[in-house]
Amino acid sequence: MNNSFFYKIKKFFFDKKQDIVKKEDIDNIEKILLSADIGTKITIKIVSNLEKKIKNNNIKIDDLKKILKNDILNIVKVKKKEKESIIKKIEVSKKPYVIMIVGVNGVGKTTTIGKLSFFFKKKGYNPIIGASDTFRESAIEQLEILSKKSQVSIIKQKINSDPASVAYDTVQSAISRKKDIVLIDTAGRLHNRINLMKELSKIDKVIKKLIPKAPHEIILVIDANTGQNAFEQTKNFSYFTKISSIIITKMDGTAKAGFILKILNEYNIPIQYIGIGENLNDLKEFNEEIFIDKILKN
Ligand SMILES: Nc1nc2c(ncn2[C@@H]2O[C@H](COP(=O)(O)OP(=O)(O)O)[C@@H](O)[C@H]2O)c(=O)[nH]1
Ligand SMILES: [Mg+2]
Repeated sequence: MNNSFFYKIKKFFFDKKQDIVKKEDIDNIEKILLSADIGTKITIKIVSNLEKKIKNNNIKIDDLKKILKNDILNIVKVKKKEKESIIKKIEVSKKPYVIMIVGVNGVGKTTTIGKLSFFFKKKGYNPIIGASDTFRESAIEQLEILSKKSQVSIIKQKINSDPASVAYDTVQSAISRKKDIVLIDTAGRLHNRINLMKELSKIDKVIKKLIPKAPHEIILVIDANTGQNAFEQTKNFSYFTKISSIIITKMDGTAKAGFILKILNEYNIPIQYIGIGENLNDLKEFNEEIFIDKILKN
């Protein structure tokens, strides 16, 4: 971890807070940015902006932090501007609005479905959950407990039944019972990655038989503790399907999820929510300013 971009940036600012910024300091920042793989283009943009600002002004290292924060914020904002919040998308969509939750094992998909169903219920919607992770008995039970807690209907079948068939049943039931949101849980690991991707594609296809535009939303769940592998996960899941949103879980711990920057920079996928605990109401909207503050804080 100590070689990470954020560690280096923090160390840089901490070491010489009150010094006036010199050209060589900017060179150092450039090196740090480049080593973080956030992309040459953006690094050049940030660096030339910093160079312009220090040219005729005596700027302290501490102020440089503010400038850098603003620049990073701009990168994140541009990407986000093109995207709408899930609630807005639900409002303008035909019902039911079908949401599929994907991600590797243990990141918090099932827990997040519980939180989302609770959140949507509070907003006045009437969601239904589909237990398409049929790989483990405990996954079905866990979802059942969560659905009871948030008082939301659930469609399930036996362990090892066809996940696509469960998804089909859930969407069909949502149509006939006039539910407005469908939340489909999925497995994070089958016998191998290809199997998982095939299974997810099958669920996707089967849902389309009932509603051609569905799933309207595919949410990738990522654990904040994942590190740079989060980027690989985004790449792998994006390869098989169009990920429309990301939720980062376990942001209540020490992990700062710096990888978010790289994902936002390379993929045009907005982070919608963050998970901040194991309870039903531990879901918050993602705020990029708070996120960047946390990263640059000494
Ligand atoms: N602290 C914390 N724990 C979480 C959060 N989200 C999920 N978890 C925990 O992570 C573990 C795996 O969650 P689960 O939903 O079963 O993951 P799945 O395999 O992706 O469905 C469980 O112990 C959850 O309670 C979160 O936001 N914060
Ligand atoms: Mg699960």
